[in-house]
Amino acid sequence: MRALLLIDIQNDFLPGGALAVPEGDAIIPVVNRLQQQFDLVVATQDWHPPQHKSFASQHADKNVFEVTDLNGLEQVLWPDHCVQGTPGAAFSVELEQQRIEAIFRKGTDPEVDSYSGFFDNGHRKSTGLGGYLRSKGITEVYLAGLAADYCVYFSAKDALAEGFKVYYLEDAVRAISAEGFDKAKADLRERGAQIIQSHA
Ligand code: VGL
Ligand code: ZN
Repeated sequence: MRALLLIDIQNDFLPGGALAVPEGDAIIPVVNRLQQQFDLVVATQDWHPPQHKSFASQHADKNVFEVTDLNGLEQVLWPDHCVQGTPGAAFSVELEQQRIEAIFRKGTDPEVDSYSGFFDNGHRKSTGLGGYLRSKGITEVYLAGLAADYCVYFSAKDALAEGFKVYYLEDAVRAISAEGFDKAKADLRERGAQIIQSHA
């Protein structure tokens, strides 16, 4: 059985949002078309409390996009984004939501960031997504969403480690940086993921 994972298709990652991913909106018609072809559609939602420590605003002497240490983990400091309950944290109204059976929220602990839909960045706490997919008989996971070089990449990596066959839908993702996108694809390929186009 095959699942489509829609990663963080939220207003703050779309043009006009707080952490807009270039051309992020271009994936929406693609993922809307794709949903019909899957046994199961699941979404993740970046869902931070207002004082989340991944926000540069929570560090007096730091700038946005600076890298720091957060409780022993390397942390990029982001603009405030996807704050729980705000319009920026909502899914795009352009995204078809009728087929989404479950939504896994992440990034709720202010002390640790969570790029992957499966685990926080320290791999300490699971969201339950792996067990949920297995309980539904899913063996193959197809990833789409934002950002290709952060949350989609880390979700794909964890999906591989969880034993799923992984397909990274190259035309149904967009990245924060072009170099990050190339690195993410090369690393995933090496780990055994298939990088494919959605029409395949
Ligand atoms: C993301 C940075 C911070 C993502 C989430 O969804 O890729 N990136 N929080
Ligand atoms: Zn975030």
